[in-house]
Amino acid sequence: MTQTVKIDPVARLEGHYSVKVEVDNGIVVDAKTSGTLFRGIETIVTGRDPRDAPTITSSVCGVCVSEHQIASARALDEAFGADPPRNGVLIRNIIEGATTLFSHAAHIFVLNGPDYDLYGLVPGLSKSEHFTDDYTKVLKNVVLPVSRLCHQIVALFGGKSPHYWSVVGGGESIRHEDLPRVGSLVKSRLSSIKKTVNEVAPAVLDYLDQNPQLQDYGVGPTNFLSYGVYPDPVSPPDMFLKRGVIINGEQRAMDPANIREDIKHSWYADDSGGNLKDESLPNPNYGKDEAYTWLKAPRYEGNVVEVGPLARMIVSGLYTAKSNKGASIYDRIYARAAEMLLIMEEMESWVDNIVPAEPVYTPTQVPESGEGLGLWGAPRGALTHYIKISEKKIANYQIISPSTWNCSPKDNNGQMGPLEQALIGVPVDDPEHPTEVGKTIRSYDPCLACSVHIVDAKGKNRVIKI
Ligand code: NFE
Repeated sequence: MTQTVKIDPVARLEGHYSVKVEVDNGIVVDAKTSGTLFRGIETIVTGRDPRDAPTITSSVCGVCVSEHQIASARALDEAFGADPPRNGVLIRNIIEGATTLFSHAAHIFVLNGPDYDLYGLVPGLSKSEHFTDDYTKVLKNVVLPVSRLCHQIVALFGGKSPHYWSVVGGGESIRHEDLPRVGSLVKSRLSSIKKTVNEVAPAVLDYLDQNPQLQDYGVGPTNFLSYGVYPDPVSPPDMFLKRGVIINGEQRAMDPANIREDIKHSWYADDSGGNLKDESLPNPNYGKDEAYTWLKAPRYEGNVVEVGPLARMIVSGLYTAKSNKGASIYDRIYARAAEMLLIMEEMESWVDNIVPAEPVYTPTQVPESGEGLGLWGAPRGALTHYIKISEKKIANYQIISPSTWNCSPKDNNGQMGPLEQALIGVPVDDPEHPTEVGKTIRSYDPCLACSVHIVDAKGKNRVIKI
């Protein structure tokens, strides 16, 4: 007999997400996932000076703040025709590295950790009798120190963190004379972070190796998309983590012209979908027939693709999925922890390569009209910002966040989103406690805050029951 299991809201992720699965003989046979808030940030920036976009759009989320700022600034780089000089590229890389490290640490231990009891693993921290004691120890000794130090790195370059101030179209805006002092302060923080990451990340990888059963379920579409991240300061099109797509096992170059957003199953009017550059501002149509979410359904050449650390690592040739069924929850967690170690190795050299005598930005002017696409790699995957300028003002703005890709609904052709696909086949032994469903959802580290948002333009508070 088929039984419906609904989790609403799903705990231990960012934002508001509701998941409904149909279980038959202890196995998930159908799934529908819903982002339960509307996002209007694109509408807020429209009509403003384009230079306001990085600051305003970064308020889309409280986690991947700097990522939205950098993706927005990259859209301005292109619209203004101003490539950042190498110091600007390096500073953005360091800020991205720091924000990815704290985001991954928080996810692995705070959001994901209770699913696996990862708390007794950390070297030097003894296992206690009580789960909450272990949790507190890991928070105090790992997550909070790493998070504090990473935020300090962002603030050293950007004046504050989160929502740092110094990113601009054309680069970054720190004073030259501060660079040597800032560089040495950043390096001292990096060495403390490195000590912790180098102890903790291998412990997570060992745990996974001892639990190969985690390879058995949570298999997504096994198509992957990465925009690439950490550009080479001398040759920015070359990136440390590569750009590309893998469809049906075949790797190809990524062409943003192939990205389309479907909205048949999303609460938007028809003009809110289509090719990124042709979409209108989000035009809500709550209650639309067949729709069940505020997320749109981005697709690459019509294909369902997964984004995130696993996609970046596979596209970069740095990881091969270990599950023989495809890419499982095991692989997603493994790639996230392994990516921390890789980034850690690069960050010191980015600081060392800053040349204080050289510029940090390329001077810019707002053009009368133009457009720019900012593609970036946020902790949770491929992040898109698109800006269209007319009469020196923002005429259109579009964002596709990583979790919009991963948590998307069915598309116009009826293909389920990546996370919906990953839920099919998941075992549910006890419908009252669908633990494996939760593990599968959280393996994507969803952030529904980025993917949807709500604002009342009249400034009224609203109470929303979920
Ligand atoms: Ni709101 Fe985000 C990341 C971005 S996910 S946390 O990583 O960009 O949609």
